[in-house]
Amino acid sequence: MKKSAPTKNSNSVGADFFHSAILFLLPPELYMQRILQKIRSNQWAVMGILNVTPDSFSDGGRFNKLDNALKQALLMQEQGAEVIDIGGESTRPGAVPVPLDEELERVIPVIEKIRQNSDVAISIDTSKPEVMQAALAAGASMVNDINALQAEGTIEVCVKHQVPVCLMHKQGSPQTMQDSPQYQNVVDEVKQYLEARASACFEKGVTKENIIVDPGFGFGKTLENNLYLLREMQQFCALGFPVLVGVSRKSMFGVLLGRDVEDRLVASTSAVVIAYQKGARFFRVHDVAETCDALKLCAAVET
Ligand code: 9MG
Repeated sequence: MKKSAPTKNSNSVGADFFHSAILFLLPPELYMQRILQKIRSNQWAVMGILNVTPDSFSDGGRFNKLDNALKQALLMQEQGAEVIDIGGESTRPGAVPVPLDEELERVIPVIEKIRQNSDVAISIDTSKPEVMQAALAAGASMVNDINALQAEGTIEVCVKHQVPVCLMHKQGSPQTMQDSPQYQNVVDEVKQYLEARASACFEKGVTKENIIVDPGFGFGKTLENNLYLLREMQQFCALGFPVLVGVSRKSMFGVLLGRDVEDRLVASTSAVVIAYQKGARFFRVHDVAETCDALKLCAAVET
């Protein structure tokens, strides 16, 4: 396996060398633990998004697609992503579910390909226990579940592999979630949900160190709901788990600014900066280089 170049996203002077040296000594399955330690000690980390749905990397046959997925993962790593989040089922509003076989066919070869060529940490974005199991066996070392491990068998897979899991809040399912989101108080309800899901995981043997929470921007939320979640980000950080923030290119910016998806970089990066200033340290993004620049500035201002 090719060892990666030193990561370029450390947040304090001297940390770059220290972080690279530590990563070099650890086996890849422990990189995620190192990244979470960094986050707990107030440093930031970026997760780059790699969607492997039929419309992504569609300029050729199967091998071309795999090569392009690998190139994109390596580029994001070079730009500063410490984790690559691989998903084979779209979770956008209106998206339809993908059968198990198809999801496996999409994500597993990509995970294997990246694992053969890089030691970057890989997260599997799925809600299915079978996909989690196969992805972890193929070299992923984190689970990102928008369904917060509610499907039968998912907690057991994560306990068996002792991997970090991101528990995300959503109201409804991607197919219908934006039809009519309803809350009395979105911040309180999201916090209660995340705490309840964390407790359910503890009961079955997930350790506290392996839990990450995510308020789930855009998942069954109006623009006002999303803005309130961002305004009150410190309340999610106070839950005591690392908080993952996923605002990248989301339709909330389309609603607020009237911008198409390809013109949401400034708004997405600004939202990351706001979340950082309120205590979040883990960010799931498409635009890795730009986000890392913004986060380096945030961290430099603080030191
Ligand atoms: C898969 N996916 C899409 N958006 C996301 C978000 O905001 N958070 C997490 N954890 N996953 C997401």
